[in-house]
Amino acid sequence: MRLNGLALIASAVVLGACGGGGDKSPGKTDTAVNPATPSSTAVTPPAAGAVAKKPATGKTVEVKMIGDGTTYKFDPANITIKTGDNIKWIMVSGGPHNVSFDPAEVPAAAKAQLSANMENQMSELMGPLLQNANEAYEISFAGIPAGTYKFHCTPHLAMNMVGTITVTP
Ligand SMILES: [Cu+2]
Repeated sequence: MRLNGLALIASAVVLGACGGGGDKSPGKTDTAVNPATPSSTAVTPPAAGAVAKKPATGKTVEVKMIGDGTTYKFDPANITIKTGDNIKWIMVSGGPHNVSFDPAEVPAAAKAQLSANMENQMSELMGPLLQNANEAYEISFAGIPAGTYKFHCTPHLAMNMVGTITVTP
């Protein structure tokens, strides 16, 4: 019995070796498939209704994110800018901090562009966490209509780490 088993295994190995040996040379036949690929790669248009990020064209306002274990705040907390300006939030202390907008409070007319201008969102209109000092997060307000936009830090919302951006025309 053992001998028969070994013989079967041995023959299988030999067959496998024979089958794979001689077929590998014409590897270049794969490149002949390429003429079909340009059409397939070209079919990736943006989704209908998608909004592209608009880079800022105006000034940049810096906002510090500060926490000392008992008090957490944006400094300044109230910011007035024009459409096209840029806001740069800078992690100073007490992180992690982030910049979030309540999707229910952002006007529908502004939401798509604001979302397009916010990179690396954790969820809808929720910016990424900044852990280390001098980490920064910027949002361009290009294409954002005039209005009032409340924002907050997700980890410290209960500590009233909130602010308001007033965008003027
Ligand atoms: Cu915070």
